[in-house]
Amino acid sequence: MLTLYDAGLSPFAQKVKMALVAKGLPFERIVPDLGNPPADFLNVSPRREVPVLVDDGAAIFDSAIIVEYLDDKFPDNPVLPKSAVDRAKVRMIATLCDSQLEAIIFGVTEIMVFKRASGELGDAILAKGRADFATFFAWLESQLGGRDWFNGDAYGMGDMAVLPYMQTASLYKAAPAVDTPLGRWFERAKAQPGFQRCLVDAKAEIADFRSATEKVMSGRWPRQYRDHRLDWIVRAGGINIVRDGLAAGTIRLSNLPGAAR
Ligand SMILES: N[C@@H](CCC(=O)N[C@@H](CS)C(=O)NCC(=O)O)C(=O)O
Repeated sequence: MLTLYDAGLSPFAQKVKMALVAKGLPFERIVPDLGNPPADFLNVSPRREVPVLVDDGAAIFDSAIIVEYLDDKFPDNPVLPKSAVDRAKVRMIATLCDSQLEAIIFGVTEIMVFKRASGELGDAILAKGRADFATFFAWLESQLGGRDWFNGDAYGMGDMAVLPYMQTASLYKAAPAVDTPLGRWFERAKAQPGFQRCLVDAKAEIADFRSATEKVMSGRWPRQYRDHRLDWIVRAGGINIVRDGLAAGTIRLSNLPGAAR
């Protein structure tokens, strides 16, 4: 049996779950407390991040690596396209979604959910979020290039990489208009069973996430500002948010494998 260290609201974990469902692979979920990570999770996740897949004693981390591992180990119902060029295209879309699009979502969440800033600064960061969503979505639409799926002929990893972010953007009222190619893709993709499965897990955990402000702001679950997340919040004008959060211990940087927190 495959075991997935999961978090219902993690876009990275959702991508893996969509791949597991599309491939018809049964799995069990463990949802670790990321604010107080248990030893079994720390043993398999050197970056203290979900998702991690455990298969027959082997622990695989990083969502893109896990999805590729699943296709390597279980070749039936592949989620990556066949041709080298289509595979490269899908990987390029996934890497930009997981870095730059994720950073916009993360930054907007810091304002909307964790109330890192209000007034003029909060409004400016949210406005930058809306503008950057629009810019990124225009690029995504160009990648769709008139096809039905980001993966090429059929739904697959390219679509799984975009869907979680589009879902959060729609919760933030930034989804593409339904009468655009990207909006029509979103309607088609939402019907996929793997996405529906992710919605069930996300809904079960959303109340806890929304009420985690006390946990975050007391320093018990510092939010991880790293690479593109850090880049985006600074460019959005939030450099003092970073400085103050690091000083207060409500923001942490990335975890060096092997290091204590
Ligand atoms: N590059 C990693 C990123 C994983 C990641 O950032 N996971 C977040 C959840 S969305 C996490 O576990 N963060 C730890 C924390 O919030 O303490 C992947 O693709 O799997």
